[in-house]
Amino acid sequence: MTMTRVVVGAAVVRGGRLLAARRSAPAELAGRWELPGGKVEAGETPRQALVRELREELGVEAEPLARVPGEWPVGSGLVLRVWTARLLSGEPTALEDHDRLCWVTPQEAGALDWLDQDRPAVDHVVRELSG
Ligand code: 9L3
Ligand code: MG
Repeated sequence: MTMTRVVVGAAVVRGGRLLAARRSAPAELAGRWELPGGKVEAGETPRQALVRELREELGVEAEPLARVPGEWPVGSGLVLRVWTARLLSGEPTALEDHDRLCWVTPQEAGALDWLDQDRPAVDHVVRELSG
């Protein structure tokens, strides 16, 4: 039996800008941009995982808002689901797996080299920010 594991990603929005994170690891993903997040662990809901991942990766407290419709395969056995989120406290800092963070306008977001599986969710959020 094959189990599909969920990876959660956060589209953190503030002041009309989206938080983009550039991966520093693993080597094959380094330099590409993503929505911060990671794998849901045993006993966690996806929303709990999102809160934990943003705490670990960025050092912030955040609140998941709405699910972005859809899900996108990440290699084999993983699927990405995305929530919009807002910061409750803290200023995002690249603590793990990222070497750059950037609050991007919708126009700037379009030009970044996102991981393939993040692109549809980024496009969705950018449309919301632009509309
Ligand atoms: N991934 C893709 N898009 C994202 C995230 C957070 C993760 N927005 C991919 C990268 C890895 C896998 O999912 O292949 C697991 O992510 P992580 O635990 O290394 O962040
Ligand atoms: Mg991660």
